[in-house]
Amino acid sequence: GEAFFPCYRWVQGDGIICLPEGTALTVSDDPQNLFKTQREQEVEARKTVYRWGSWKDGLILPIAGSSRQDLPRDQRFLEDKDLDFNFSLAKGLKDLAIKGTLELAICVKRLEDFKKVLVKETPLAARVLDCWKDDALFGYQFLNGANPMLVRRSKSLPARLLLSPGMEDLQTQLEKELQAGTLFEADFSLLDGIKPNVIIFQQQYVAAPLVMLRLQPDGKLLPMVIQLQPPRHGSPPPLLFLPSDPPMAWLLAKIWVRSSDFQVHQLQSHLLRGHLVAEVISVATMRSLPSLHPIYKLLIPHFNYTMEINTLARSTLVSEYGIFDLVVSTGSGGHVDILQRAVSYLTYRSFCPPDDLADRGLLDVTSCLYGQDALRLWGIISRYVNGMVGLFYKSDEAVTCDPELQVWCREITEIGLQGAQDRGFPLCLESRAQLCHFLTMCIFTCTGQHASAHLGQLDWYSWIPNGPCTMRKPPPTSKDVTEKDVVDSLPNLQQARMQKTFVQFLGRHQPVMVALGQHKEKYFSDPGPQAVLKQFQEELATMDKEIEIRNAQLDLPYEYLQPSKVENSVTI
Ligand code: OYP
Ligand code: FE2
Repeated sequence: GEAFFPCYRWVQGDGIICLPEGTALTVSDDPQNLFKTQREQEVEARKTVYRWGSWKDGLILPIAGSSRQDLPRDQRFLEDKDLDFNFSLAKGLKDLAIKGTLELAICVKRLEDFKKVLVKETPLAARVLDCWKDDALFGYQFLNGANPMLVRRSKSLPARLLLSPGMEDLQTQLEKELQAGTLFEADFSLLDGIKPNVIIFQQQYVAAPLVMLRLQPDGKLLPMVIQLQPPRHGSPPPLLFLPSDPPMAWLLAKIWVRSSDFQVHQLQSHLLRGHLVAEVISVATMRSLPSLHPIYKLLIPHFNYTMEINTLARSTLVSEYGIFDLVVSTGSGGHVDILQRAVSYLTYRSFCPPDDLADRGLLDVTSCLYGQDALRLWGIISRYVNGMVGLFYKSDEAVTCDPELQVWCREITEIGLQGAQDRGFPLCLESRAQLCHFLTMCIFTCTGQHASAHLGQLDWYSWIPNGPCTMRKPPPTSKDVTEKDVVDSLPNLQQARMQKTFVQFLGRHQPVMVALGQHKEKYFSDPGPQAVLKQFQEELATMDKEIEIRNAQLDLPYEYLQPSKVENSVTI
């Protein structure tokens, strides 16, 4: 079989010498071409083991294989992870089955009744239960919740926001905030026209809301207006919901937004931009860099278990008759459309927080703790990468003249990401700075990017009305809304239980985990790279402590980019 680190041999005198496993050499570090053939052979062999697959047209590429058994041995869960994963999933499903039988008699008639399927998992989940109706908590989630990737500062009033006569007050307020630079928007147009699921003969519903928000001087982001659907040609302009509306109408509008955010978060931010992009980087690396290559050694700890968890997701979560088809409003095909649409937003800039936050106007929003922490973590990873690259590439020319590195970059952009050069990804690397930026993006995507989209699930989705996986009634067309209308719109008991089970399973603390930068394997035997890794670990430890201290002083802690909580690779 294949091995992460086969032995590189060479002949000296009449003996054969095996290169120590921790040796890192680029092609130009070997002017006598002692290892040229072995490098080529290793890469050729790996290309036959690590083949690109195809899951759906128009998506970025996965590893070949339709079940975990098809994967290369090196990519399989080891026993501890395998046991923990299977055991906790089995327990979740068993509880689901037992409760499903015992609680057949209970029914959900009031919003309170959702407490019957709630476990107060975390202090933050308990807060959500208490304060979920507050506008402040609704706005807060766009900055620091499960999906901080959507909100942006408005540059103009969105074209879809048609203000009918009689709305002059709102118009004035919006323009005032816009002038002051404190107007923000969360636009779910990605969901517009997505075909909703039909679950056991029952039609489900999807909307594509727009939320306008204002940033207060105290850092609070507050909703000003919600439009649940974009305007349609020939139809009257869609209803606008306001904080001053009857409480149930305003609440239902916010619930619709939360359900839309659940879809966009899970599919675009979590699955596509976290899991699937990490898999592209990992497959491309296995296919194009020999184990002797310093960049292979630098990146390999950030690929652990990614192929297996993603293969599982494709075969049970987003597959035909999978969890999405069973209980999520975008399941049964809509979810694949969303993923395909979201591919066109995979820009290089959006994967690099300094650029992404600048583009979204969030750089100076200090109450966006996600943004602050993402910038800081990006900086730490960037210094780590710069340290390593500086050891192995002494000039820009050393980068341009590394044929393996160039092939690797092209494999990611052109093949794995299916033509991402059109979205600003590099086809070749022309300088050390460009290489460092690209590597920082790779490591951040496999760690911080995924963590920030994964770790919020338990906190924000345990209370079903704050992130319903499906909606069973169409969006309201009048402001005459009762509590019964709201409850009838939310997931039914079975769907709510299923959401609870999977959110618990995915969001639970991972007993088998390696935190960012904490891998025990020594991939480099030289003192140089070891010192750079140690410096990285020290900076991470400092950030970890400072976040701990900051969070202790905050009303709501932000923990999803705390280095000790960020996994070293996408594993769940
Ligand atoms: C893979 O029933 C993953 O066997 C979780 O996916 C669970 C399984 C397999 C096993 C399922 C089974 C991990 C990685 C991922 C991702 C991103 C999307 C997450 C969406 C979660 C949706 C929760 C559904 C609530 C109803
Ligand atoms: Fe995940």
